[in-house]
Amino acid sequence: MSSEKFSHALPRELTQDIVKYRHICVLTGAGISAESGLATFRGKDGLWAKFRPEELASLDAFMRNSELVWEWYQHRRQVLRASKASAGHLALAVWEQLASEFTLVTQNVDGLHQLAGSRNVIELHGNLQVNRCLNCGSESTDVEITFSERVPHCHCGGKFRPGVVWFGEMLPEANLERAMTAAENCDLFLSVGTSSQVYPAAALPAIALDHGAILIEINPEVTSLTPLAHYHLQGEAGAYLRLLVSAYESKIAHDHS
Ligand code: BJW
Ligand code: ZN
Repeated sequence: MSSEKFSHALPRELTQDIVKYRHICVLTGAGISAESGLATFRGKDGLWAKFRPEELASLDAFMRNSELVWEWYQHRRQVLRASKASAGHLALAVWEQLASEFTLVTQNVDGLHQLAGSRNVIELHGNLQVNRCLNCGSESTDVEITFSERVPHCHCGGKFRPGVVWFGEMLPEANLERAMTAAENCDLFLSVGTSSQVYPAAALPAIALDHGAILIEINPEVTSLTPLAHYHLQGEAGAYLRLLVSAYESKIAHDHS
């Protein structure tokens, strides 16, 4: 996708108003990491496009075909190892420092927000660096386990699985609760690079709207969220987040002068 396809200009009233928001809550999805070279789930490109995420991202799939599912994660871990934070990740880390209250919620499992310098990241779907034994539940971040070519086994004999949240599994309760509270309390909610198809994360923007927040969606495509958004910034996460943060920064500088 080329940046030339989109104008990447902010609506004037958004540039004017951006600094008035006190609590900003951002929900990110795979689109923000697409600019770091990581494949999205529901795009048509990529090695794994022949599988739907529902066919690989479930315990059932892992029980039926552990090696295939493990190989998918291995491939993604290898790509991740060679990738860097994108302009979008970096802009959000700067915004966190500038805003009076800022909550970053991510569905991504790649840790790129933390790599970019975001301090307070709420992970809803786990993290690729973690593995958990199916038998005894013990967790490991040992790189020999993470980068094992075949499904690794725990000392108890159980198989290790990636420490992520699959379909049909509960999200980490405390993280989900924090995300929902932030959605209720924020006055600006941004949905960035997500198809808004996977629940309960996809319910967060509606919670924010119900509590009176302004909703911005950043996505090159139209999604089911688009009709609800006050602003659909149709284009790439990196370009738009950079513009938003620099508008925010210059307004703060102006207000203090
Ligand atoms: C760009 C871009 C650029 C590209 N810039 N943008 C209510 C209603 C219906 C169903 C359910 C419901 N509640 C629960 C369910 C069931 C299920 C669900 O939601 N199913 C739907 C598919 C219908 N949810 C669950 O099972 C969840 N658990 C749960 O609810 O527990 C309670 C429960 C238990 C038992 C029974 C019932 C309830 C768990 C969901 C776990 C999701 N896990 C995954 C895998 C994680 C591990 C891994 O990474 O492998 O999470 S699936 C996958 O999808 C991954 C993602 O985090 C998630 C969301 O994907 P995302 O980020 O939106 O990516 P894409 O690819 O879809 O979209 C990318 C977007 O970026 C696109 O729009 C592009 O246009 C855009 N883009 N370039 C900006 N440069
Ligand atoms: Zn074990």
